Amino acid sequence: MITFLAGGTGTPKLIQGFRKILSDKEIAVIANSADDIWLYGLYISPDIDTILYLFSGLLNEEKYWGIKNDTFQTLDFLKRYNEDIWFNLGDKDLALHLFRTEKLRKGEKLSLIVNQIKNQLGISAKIFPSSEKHIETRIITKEGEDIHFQEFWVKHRGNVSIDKVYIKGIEEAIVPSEVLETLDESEIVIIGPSNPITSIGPIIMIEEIQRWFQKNKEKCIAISPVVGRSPLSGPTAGLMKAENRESTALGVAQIYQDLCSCFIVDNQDKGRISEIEQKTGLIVEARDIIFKDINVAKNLANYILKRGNVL
Ligand code: FO1
Repeated sequence: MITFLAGGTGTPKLIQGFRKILSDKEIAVIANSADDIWLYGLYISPDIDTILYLFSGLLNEEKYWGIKNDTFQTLDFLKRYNEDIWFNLGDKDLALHLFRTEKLRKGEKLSLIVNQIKNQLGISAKIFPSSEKHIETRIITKEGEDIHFQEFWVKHRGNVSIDKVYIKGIEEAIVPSEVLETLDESEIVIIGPSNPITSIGPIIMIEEIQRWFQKNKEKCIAISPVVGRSPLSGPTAGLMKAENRESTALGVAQIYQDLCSCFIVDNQDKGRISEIEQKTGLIVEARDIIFKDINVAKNLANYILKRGNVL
């Protein structure tokens, strides 16, 4: 079993490379649930849904969210009643939010609902939300506003000066019961190339998960989501800065240094390997990690599996 900690875009691209080599039964994903949001009366779990749509072949691979060829007629009509519509839910995508919200309202656990959706979509990989209880990433702006991550990223398109980031409810997060045993059974655990502050951060900040990684760093490997000073996707740079971290592979390695033994950077950052090794104690290796096409992700998957003696 190979297990991934995943956020929205970078890690799903890497997982696609692994799926060219492994069967889905051999893959488990712990998806960030701190991007989850209540909107329009519905409970939406963007990172979990991206993983569900990826494994079921439904994912819109241009955007890395939502269903391919979906339409937005319901949302357009909703705008007639509610002008404050800024988060786009496709007509087919809405079915998942309706199904999940009804079950949550009846008191069912998020992980069981995800499991049911996963089975109904014919997915054989294991997929878990990082927390059963709702947690959410919030941004405090320099103007003192306290907004949800999705408001920051989608409503304001990331054009907000960030003062602080915090994960509301993180102390009360509940890890789904199967997560720790899946991690124990895994030959390799991969911290994917997702945003370390708002995608991976809310997973590794959960105490039980953090303790598991600290005890099992030998089989854990992290992939940098930053090349040079540029993130592979999303708002990583501004968020790292707000956390007083440099937005480079070194800055990311410093976040993960107690949680894994190996850190993979892009070939362009080869020149910084010894500095990162010295400052973090990690083994640092350089590969091509910019997933321009599936072969780059497949090659990286092949390398990681060979390195971990899985192939
Ligand atoms: N991202 C956008 O930039 N605009 C949207 O309108 C949007 C809608 C959306 C709906 C469902 C979903 O699962 C994801 C959606 N996303 C949208 C992506 C999401 O905001 C983020 O990219 C992730 O949360 C970050 O991992």
